[in-house]
Amino acid sequence: MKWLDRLKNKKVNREYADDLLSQTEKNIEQMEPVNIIVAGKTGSGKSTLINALFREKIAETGVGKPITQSIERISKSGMPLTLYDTKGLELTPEAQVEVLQSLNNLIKEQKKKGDREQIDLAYYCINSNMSRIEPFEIELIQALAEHIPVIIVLTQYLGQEDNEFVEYLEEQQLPVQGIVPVLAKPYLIQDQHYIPSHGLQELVDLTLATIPNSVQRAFINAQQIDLDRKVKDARSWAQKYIKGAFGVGFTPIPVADSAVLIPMQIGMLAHITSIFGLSLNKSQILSIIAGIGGTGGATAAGKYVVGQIFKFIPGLGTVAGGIISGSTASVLTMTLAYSYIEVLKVITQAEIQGRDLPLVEIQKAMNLNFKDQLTYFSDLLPDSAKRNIIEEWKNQFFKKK
Ligand SMILES: Nc1nc2c(ncn2[C@@H]2O[C@H](COP(=O)(O)OP(=O)(O)O)[C@@H](O)[C@H]2O)c(=O)[nH]1
Ligand SMILES: [Mg+2]
Repeated sequence: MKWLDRLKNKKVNREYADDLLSQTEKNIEQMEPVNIIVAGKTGSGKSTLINALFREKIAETGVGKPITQSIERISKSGMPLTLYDTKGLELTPEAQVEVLQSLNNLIKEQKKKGDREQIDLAYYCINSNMSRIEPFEIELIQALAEHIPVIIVLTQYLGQEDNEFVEYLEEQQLPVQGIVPVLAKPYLIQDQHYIPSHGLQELVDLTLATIPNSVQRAFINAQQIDLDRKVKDARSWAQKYIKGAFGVGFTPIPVADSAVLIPMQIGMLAHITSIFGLSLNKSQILSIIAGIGGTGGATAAGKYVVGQIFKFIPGLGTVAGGIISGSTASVLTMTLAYSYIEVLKVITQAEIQGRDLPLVEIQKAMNLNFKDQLTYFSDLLPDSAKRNIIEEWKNQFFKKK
């Protein structure tokens, strides 16, 4: 267990991990959550859809709270998402009326409570193998659509032969944003033969095109289908943030003073984690930090680079205290941000496949990514002297391991 020794060794500061976790939590609490009604008959596939679409099998692992006879509120701490699951639609006409009234009340009540509470969207689930929609379901969809956008999810959709039902539904001209055929979970035909899941990406796209801007970030966090979207969002936030923090030019940064750079980098990583949406634990974070060499690797890198710049560029050495130019600090911090994002993606992919990524693998992934991204970003540095210094540092730094 060499990696564990390395983590125990004082090179990795555990407080960084605590800070990162608590700041991530705080960021998520401040995010405006996305609130979605998931309606449809029992057995239509609501829970299966929810577990496939969102992180952490939330239909199973989330906290369910019955708020009326027919509506259950599902949420989970660390996820900026509230789901309202319905039941009883397949029962008596009385029960159906109860569902409709409860949903109407819910929408009104939540709206009164303000932006954070109001319902943003409804998914109405219909089992595509039923090949029919009841008048009552049409009534319910119309009632919902008077207040909020509705997407029809045609669940358990196996393929072409169901197209007639899609056409039929489209002909009904229901007041919905769209009808999306989905197979949320692979379908076992026989032995080892599966129909792969499909349609979830289309559902994510239509959802993002439908919900208000203020809850886009929460939805991107909570969903687990479009990882590239998470990467893209996290990257573009990091770019803006780093530009803002360091300026594009040559604002001097006192890197020798890690009291400035480390909290800033921890804050940045926490923000990235909250955009991406991943419940990391402390040991995972420690592995990530260890992967770039311990004490907030980018800062260690910064000190080294500054030292070398002093050596190689006459004149700069006269600056007291150790100062790094804004552009070099940007490059190192951007490297940190981008490699961290890539590692979050790797961890998420493993999690979706039900694999627990060993900590040493996380550490290796971070190490590799940091190296690659550094090459990429240092090419953006304005002068070749700095590029060479970073390249030389990289060679030494990664050789040691
Ligand atoms: N293979 C597969 N089975 C599904 C899918 N959706 C639903 N099912 C099955 O249909 C049954 C009812 O699904 P469930 O999600 O519990 O429906 P709910 O009552 O609406 O929450 C379960 O046995 C699911 O495994 C799907 O996309 N793929
Ligand atoms: Mg269910």
